[in-house]
Amino acid sequence: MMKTLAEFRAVYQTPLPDLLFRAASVHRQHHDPADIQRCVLLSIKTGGCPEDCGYCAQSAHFTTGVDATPLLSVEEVRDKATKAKELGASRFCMGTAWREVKDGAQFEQVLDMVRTVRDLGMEACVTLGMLTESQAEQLAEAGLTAYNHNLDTSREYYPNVISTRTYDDRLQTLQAVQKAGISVCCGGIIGMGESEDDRLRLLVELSNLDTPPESVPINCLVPIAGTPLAEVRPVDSIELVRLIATARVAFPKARVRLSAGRDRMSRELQILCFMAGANSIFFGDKLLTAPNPSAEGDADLFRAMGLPTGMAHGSCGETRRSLAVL
Ligand code: SAM
Ligand code: DTB
Ligand code: SF4
Repeated sequence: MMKTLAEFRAVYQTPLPDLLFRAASVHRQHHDPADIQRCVLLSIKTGGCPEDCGYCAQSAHFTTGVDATPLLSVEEVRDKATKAKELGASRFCMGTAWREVKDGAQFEQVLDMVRTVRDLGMEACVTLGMLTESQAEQLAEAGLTAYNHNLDTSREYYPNVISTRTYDDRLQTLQAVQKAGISVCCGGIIGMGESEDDRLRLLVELSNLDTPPESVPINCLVPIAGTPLAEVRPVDSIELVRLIATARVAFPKARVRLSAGRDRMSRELQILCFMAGANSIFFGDKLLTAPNPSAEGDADLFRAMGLPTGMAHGSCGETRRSLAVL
């Protein structure tokens, strides 16, 4: 298994046709390339977060137009998760704008939400900020499938983006999650002004975890007006493809998720990412606060690729396409 920056660089810098072929071969050894996981995201507690993550619409440190709202009810979550299942999603992911979990009624409510999603027969993932070992154990008991906690970037670049917590805080939570036997979903954001080496250093950190992550979300920064990163230059698309391919080679068994930022990507770029080993997406019109491609648009993309859309009913995209043929 690749563990050093030199090894990651060697893979990343391979001529693109060879890199794509290698990543696609690794992908096929471990996965069915037609199987692209669909996860639906829901912000269960939005805005007003005490952390100062420079990319985030939900930090109370910036004026972004996102209002703080209270924790959703279990019934609201059941309703949204049921709709997500009808759209063909297999995983339901819930996020809170919290720095850390506090024991008490709100955490109990989140545990209830996890049980509710599991009872619907879906995988459940939450991202709640920092956790203690005992909180991780309670989430495991509630049946949680995975915990999302991103390292976001390299240890070196981290202080340029966030000042209210450290890289080691993040690693500590990841350890608590793994100790409780919950799968880790951990990745990062590209397009925050970091170098290509910073992105590879993030992958090096992931490969040095006790157990490699079960899923690796690669987010492209969604620029949010009012945050310090609102005006950063967008990521070069070939750099994105190279990073996905490198993540696929480094984490053969993981789900590599083409996460935030797909609404600004062409169909061709997304398909290149799938060929490079991405096999998971966020599905549905909204991420946490930012837009995502519409479910119909994604159904069209899957149809164009000749893959099942997984939707319970035919979509209007299907009708549009047949009209276009006429
Ligand atoms: N508050 C918790 C935490 O930060 O751990 C959970 C929610 S937080 C919004 C989850 C992740 O979303 C962050 O770690 C970050 O990687 C990603 N994220 C947030 N804002 C983003 C943006 N504007 N563009 C891309 N990814 C973003
Ligand atoms: C992850 O890696 N990406 C998701 C999820 N984990 C929680 C979040 C993306 C957030 C995009 C910005 C927003 O919606 O505010
Ligand atoms: Fe808060 Fe999470 Fe946003 Fe950081 S990324 S400001 S911790 S919600």
